[in-house]
Amino acid sequence: MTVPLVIDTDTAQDDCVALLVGLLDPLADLRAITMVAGNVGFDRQVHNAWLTLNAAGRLGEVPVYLGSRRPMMRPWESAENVHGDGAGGLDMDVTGLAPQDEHAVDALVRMAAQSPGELSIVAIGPLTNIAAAQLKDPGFAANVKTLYVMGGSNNGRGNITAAAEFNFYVDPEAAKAVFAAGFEVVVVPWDPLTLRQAVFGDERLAAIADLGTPLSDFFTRVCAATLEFDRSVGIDGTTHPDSLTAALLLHPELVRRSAGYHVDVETSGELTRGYSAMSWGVHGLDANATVIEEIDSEGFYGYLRTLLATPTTPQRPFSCAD
Ligand SMILES: [Ca+2]
Repeated sequence: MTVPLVIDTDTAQDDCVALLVGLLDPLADLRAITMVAGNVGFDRQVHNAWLTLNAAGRLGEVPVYLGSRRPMMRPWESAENVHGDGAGGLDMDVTGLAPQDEHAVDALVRMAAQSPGELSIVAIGPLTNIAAAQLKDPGFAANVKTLYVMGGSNNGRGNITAAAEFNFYVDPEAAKAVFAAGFEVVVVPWDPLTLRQAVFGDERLAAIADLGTPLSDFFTRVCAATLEFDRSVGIDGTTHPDSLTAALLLHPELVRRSAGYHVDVETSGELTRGYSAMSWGVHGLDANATVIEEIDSEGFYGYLRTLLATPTTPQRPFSCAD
């Protein structure tokens, strides 16, 4: 049985790896890629999605829908200081490639309604498109099977500020609305989960580079671009929150521990914009999400390495900026 899914993404770095999970895992039935404003310039994100489809040899096979180009109530803020162009200088000729005419929010609403209770969404950018889809169709949350969200921290540190993880910081109103909407939500947080259990240091990165496949070359080029930044903030390797989120939907056996939490998101704090309040059941609040607390870290790494060993034939030649 394959898993029908859509990946909602602000495509840069590990978003690309998450797309590879959706494109190449035999369990995945990736129905669409929907784009949301986040990491880098919107059009550059679309470009990065084309690069990823090409690396997988799947160009033209999965539709790309353009969604919200800014958060619901605030100006867009990027993470270009972290991600650069989001693809480590990788490029290609995109002549003739075009997104769908339909808006991503309309596509999400339509696809979920076409097969109620079957479609899962992996949301690995700000939650603007998801919140907008729920506004447009109040039945959307019930039509979605499970919503896997990469965002927030579980009573831990943020990344864009001390308090907040980037996706929730960029569009806190959307994140707040999504947790109040009644989705079956699974959360993959930044700290401690990603920071402690989804970091690839030198040894792991070298073993991936040694695979010598087009995908391992792609991975190395796209992900290693952030190594210098990661080290400058005290993380000894590349981080993989987004690909972990996609992998956990398809392989729940990688989850070692999870629990029900009441998750809410700060929208008006003076210092805590986008902070995720994750309450663990002792404050009189009913759980509205499952938060992943521990994974099989070595199993996740082995899974991605095996995925990147998949032989693929990119349809267009890549070029590199340096
Ligand atoms: Ca992302």
